[in-house]
Amino acid sequence: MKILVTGFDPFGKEMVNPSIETVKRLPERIAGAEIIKLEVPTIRYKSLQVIEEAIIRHDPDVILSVGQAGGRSDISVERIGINVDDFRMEDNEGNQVTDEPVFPEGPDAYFVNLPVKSMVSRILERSIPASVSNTAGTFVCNHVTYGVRHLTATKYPGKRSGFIHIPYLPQQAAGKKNTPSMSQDLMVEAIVAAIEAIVETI
Ligand code: PCA
Repeated sequence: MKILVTGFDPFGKEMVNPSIETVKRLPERIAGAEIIKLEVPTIRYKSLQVIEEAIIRHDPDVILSVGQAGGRSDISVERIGINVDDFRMEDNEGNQVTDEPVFPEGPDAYFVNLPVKSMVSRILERSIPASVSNTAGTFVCNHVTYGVRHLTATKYPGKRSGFIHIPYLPQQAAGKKNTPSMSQDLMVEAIVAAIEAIVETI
């Protein structure tokens, strides 16, 4: 099995993005699956273009995207992507859209087709806080959650995709009031556990 794991570049006022830092530190193989790592720009549509190019080049069985959710306290495995771009801030190319569809011809929403409950259980077994999330927001992470599902549903059948939001790193939370964070090592361990669940259950 081949798994494409993506992480985003830093956006907003942040100097790092824990998602790409975590993805970079994953082993080359997890539970026998080959891991392909990809950095994705935090940009509407360009994010999806870069992922689609990697799908064409590597033909992965699974596309798992990881993103920063500043302010969340645990590893959140997303259940659903919605057909809405409603950006609360500019992306890395200055796009800030309100109430636009991701793909006008697409359905309202897609459930991800990865075993979200098993992924959460495997992370919790390692005593790392995790939960299923029912919203990936309406910024670039939801755009990718929805967009990759739409791409695979319409152009690359048989592939599965999903999304995991992770908290800030401690260095990002330092100086922000009442802001949760998680260590780099724990976040790597959590993504490894989630991928083990994917390999075992699909
Ligand atoms: N988090 C943003 C986009 C990129 C990232 O890492 C989000 O939650 O939409």
